[in-house]
Amino acid sequence: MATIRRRKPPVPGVPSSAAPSYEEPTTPTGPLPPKPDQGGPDTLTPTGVSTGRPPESVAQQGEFLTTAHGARLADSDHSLRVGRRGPTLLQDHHLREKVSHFDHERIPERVVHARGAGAHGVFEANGAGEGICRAAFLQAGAQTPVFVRFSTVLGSRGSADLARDTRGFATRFYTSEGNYDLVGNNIPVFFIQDGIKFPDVIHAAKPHPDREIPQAQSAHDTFWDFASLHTEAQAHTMWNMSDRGIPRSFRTMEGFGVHTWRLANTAGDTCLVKFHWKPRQGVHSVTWEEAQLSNGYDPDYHRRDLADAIESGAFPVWDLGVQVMPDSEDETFEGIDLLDPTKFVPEELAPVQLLGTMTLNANPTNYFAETEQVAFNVSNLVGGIDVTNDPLLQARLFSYLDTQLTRLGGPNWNQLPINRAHVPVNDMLRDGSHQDAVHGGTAPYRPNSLDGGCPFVAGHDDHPFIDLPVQVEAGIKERAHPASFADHFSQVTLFYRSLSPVEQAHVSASYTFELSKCYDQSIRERQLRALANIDAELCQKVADGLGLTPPAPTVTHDDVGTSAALTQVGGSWPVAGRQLGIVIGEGVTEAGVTTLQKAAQAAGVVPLVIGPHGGKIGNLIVNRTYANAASIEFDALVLVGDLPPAPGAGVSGDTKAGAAASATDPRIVKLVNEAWRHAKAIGAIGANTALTEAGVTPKDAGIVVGTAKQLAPALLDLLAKHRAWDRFPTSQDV
Ligand code: HDE
Repeated sequence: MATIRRRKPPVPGVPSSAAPSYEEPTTPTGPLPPKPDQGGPDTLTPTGVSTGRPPESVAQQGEFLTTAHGARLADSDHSLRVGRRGPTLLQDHHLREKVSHFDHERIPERVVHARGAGAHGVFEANGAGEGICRAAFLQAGAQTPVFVRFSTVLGSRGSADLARDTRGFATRFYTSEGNYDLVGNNIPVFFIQDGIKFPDVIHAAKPHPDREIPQAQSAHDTFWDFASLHTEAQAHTMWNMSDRGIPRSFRTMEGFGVHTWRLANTAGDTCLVKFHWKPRQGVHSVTWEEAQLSNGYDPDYHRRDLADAIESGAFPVWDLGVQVMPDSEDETFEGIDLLDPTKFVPEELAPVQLLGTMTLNANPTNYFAETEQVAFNVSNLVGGIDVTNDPLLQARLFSYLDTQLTRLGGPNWNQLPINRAHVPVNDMLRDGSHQDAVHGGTAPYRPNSLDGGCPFVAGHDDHPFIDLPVQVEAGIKERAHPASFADHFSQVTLFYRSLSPVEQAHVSASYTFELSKCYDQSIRERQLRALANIDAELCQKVADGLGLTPPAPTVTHDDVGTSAALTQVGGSWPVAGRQLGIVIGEGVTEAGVTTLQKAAQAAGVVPLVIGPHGGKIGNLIVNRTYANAASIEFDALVLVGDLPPAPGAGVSGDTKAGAAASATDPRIVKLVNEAWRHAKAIGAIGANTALTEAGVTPKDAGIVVGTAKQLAPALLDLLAKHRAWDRFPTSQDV
């Protein structure tokens, strides 16, 4: 991956590596280099040999426009026609090539996880994994390039980022022993216990097949029809209905391998593990209203946030950890069946041990070549990491390889630049569509003598992948699950009861919202039956919201306890990459604003000045205007002095302005109002009129007033806590 030259632009979003000229350039120049924040796949041959060439060598070349076969073109604006008013000729090879290639630019989107965003980075092992796993990338000090793709599950490629949904968290490690893919989610449990149910749950959750609505969401009849009937889905659904379903950022999500994996060390000792990614940025979410607003104002919210953070030098960091459990005969730990992917292991029972750190430090150079064409595969394993008999994982071992054939158009997708291994590849696989290698020799079979016997199988000391020998319980061939898989509720209760009151209020509100969007009354009632088995109070609240009577439980379980690791509330975290909106009026004095900008930048926070119009006010560059700013962009706001109505404040000029307010621009009143409802930190320098008009008093939780110097530290402190939690009512009916 390209070396990244770090820099800290105050406002990310620069579209090109050079400033454009005002007039269309006329002097021929070669392609511009990538931007400093961009990296790309290493330049390796399709068989894994480093070419040592810069990433630009695989991009477009030369100063002149050419055909695909390299002939220079003198005109690409007019098709070849018989006279100026005549028909176009079939002979126009340039027209046909240009339009035909365009016709085939799209490939099938992923059947799930179609919408995603990727980034390059590096993983550095701390050595704590050496004792349990012999994989080279976990040995102390090993540095391994990675590519990560975050995604939503349900929406199509063009859907909005802030849908209430599970997020994919797929990581490729380009290790010295071949590619290792950890294809996980931001939720540690799954909807189903057996891969054979995957088409069912996805068909239920995707838009209704007749009208193809709703896009990218679970708030509809078919999803709740399935979830309420197939009650093993209740665990995952509860996580989705909690704040985990609407993350603040990809950077503020945990990641989980979900299944249990088997690790082996050099001595051959094995253990069972669950993988975790712990974000140094903390685990944070948006509010439901923010999510809805963002889907309208900025459907690329998560994508932009990830790219902006990397571009501004606020590189997101995660620690990779494992919960280690003994490789016991029953594959059960503290009563939890480790082969049941609808169950998780509370961290209090098995603490997460950190094995190394991942830093994402470069944006892709080309979305299609990298983020779209990356083909993760659960079967991409390296020696020391093996699968278990989790029936969900077993089906995945088939699916990922299979799906790429359709999506990437043939069997050679491993040769695409983003998928190439960083080690020599000699797989004896031959031919097929889009074969990019020029294989030599005459004997792609084993054994052979014609090619000198090459390739040889690896000996024990050559770091081979070895399928770990595991005793399999003798039994009859049948379609059935162990009895332990029948408990669908106890851990759902555990999760719900571990949340803080404000998070619980969000859960009951989201169940109520989603079910209220269902048309069919029996589906709502059936889901209430499941909620009755989870928590009586939760069931009562949702039933009240739907105007229904809560049913009695049909299942009881003992006290399930709680796990403190499940709540997102409390604590404070790094603020780098967060956005501060500084609202100024026409007559602003610069000093306070400059002080704030400097304090924010020193903490890695991006300060964005919001002015009554674009351009400059005094010497201050305006980054957003009253007309185009939306509250969802800012993690905190500071209001500087008087902010009187600016041109466009009337509804006829800007319909989001609302009725003209007296002393403050109505768009700023709206901005403050929303920031207040979303429990964001708000500061005011000088006059507090905007606060008052938005119905906010300086005494409210998370409000700071004073000079820029006084309020900057307090504001950054509030930002580090993510929200002024005390501002939320803790019950949905308060
Ligand atoms: Fe996937 N899943 N999945 N999945 N999955 C895909 O692979 C599938 C499952 C996950 O950013 C597909 O290349 C089956 C669990 C992520 O490119 C497909 C089953 C978990 C991504 C597929 C599961 C995941 C995928 C679609 C049940 C969390 C996005 C395109 C047996 C541990 C990867 C593709 C990316 C993608 C199948 C269950 C996570 C069709 C059949 C459990 C993060 O192969």
